[in-house]
Amino acid sequence: MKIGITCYPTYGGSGVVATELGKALAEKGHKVHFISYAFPHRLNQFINNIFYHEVEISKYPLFEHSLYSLSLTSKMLEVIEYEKLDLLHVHYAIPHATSAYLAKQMIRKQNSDIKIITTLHGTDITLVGLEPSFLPLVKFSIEESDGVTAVSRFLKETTLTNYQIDKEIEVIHNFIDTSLYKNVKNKIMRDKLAPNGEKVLIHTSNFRVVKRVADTIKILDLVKKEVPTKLILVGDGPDRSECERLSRELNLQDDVIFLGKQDGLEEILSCGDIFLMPSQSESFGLAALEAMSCGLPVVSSSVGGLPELNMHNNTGFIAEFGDVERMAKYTLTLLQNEKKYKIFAENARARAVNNFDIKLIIPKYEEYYEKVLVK
Ligand code: GMT
Repeated sequence: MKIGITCYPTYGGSGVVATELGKALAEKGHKVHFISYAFPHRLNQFINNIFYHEVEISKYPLFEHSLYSLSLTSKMLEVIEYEKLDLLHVHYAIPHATSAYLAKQMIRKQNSDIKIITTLHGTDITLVGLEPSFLPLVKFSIEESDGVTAVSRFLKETTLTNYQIDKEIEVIHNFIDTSLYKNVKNKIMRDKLAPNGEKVLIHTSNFRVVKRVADTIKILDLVKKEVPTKLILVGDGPDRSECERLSRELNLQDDVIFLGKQDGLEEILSCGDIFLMPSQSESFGLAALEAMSCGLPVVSSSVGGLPELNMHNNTGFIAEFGDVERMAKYTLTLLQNEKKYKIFAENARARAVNNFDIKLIIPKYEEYYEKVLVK
């Protein structure tokens, strides 16, 4: 199959899913053409069957604001036409699904029967898409896609309800390569992060408001009163400065370690004991899955798709978002009970392997592609 993939190329979960999907499809012999404004960061080397097409953005002085959606449409049109794509799979509805729709209308005149598949990831539906100026556009672009997938049952139901859409949406959960994301204990690294044998809590995100990163610091504050503990924060984004300020205010500046953006996450995650995800909105929680695959129990909020991933009292615990006392209590339950901790850690790893491994999920996308292609 010849497949075009459009995604945000940076560190976000939707870009990670799109890139790993493209790599896996290429490995299976499909020709995969990435169309984006920058090289997706996980495509950091030559990979057979993968091609990259950069969207050029016009800098003409009259255009005070970038016309990215239109530049993307033009590039999609070019790639569909010259590479003879069978389908174009866009990740994150805004503006990708709309640009794809436009490209499809334009190429139709040349008798192309390109199929457009849109994967809904999260805030494209739960936050940005609901803004009054975007809502009709998102609804239209979803309705006009030949196929739509959502990364959780929660996201599917939310889309159908909030946008009043009468359309089949296929749920295909996020996935992980459990042969790469596994516990790779690195004692030297762990000793550097927790030199006095402290327990280690870990959180990775893009530090956006919905992630409630400050809650991880409040949890640490409560946990530390009972058990010596460090908190590792990986990633960067708008809330980082506020989190650094809060850790100083709570006199936790030596216990909260801000690592910034990092690659090689499996090694860092393996230095942790418990993964925290206190999000206010989370359609699936790929970062928690990465941690579970490394054998970390998860203490998370109960929002969105998180209960589809993190089994309460089995792979970790869930609590209402904002309830830091309860999350701290759950964290202590695990840190203070070695036997329980071990069972939860094994359950977390097993859930990742048995339900969300890349080898289980990629065939679901391939089957879905086949289904849409014969429509
Ligand atoms: O929707 C977003 O916030 C962007 C997106 C991203 O690019 O980081 O994250 C979403 O997609 C991930 C991959 O499907 C999911 O695992 C995340 O739960 C989801 N984020 C939110 O819903 C906040």
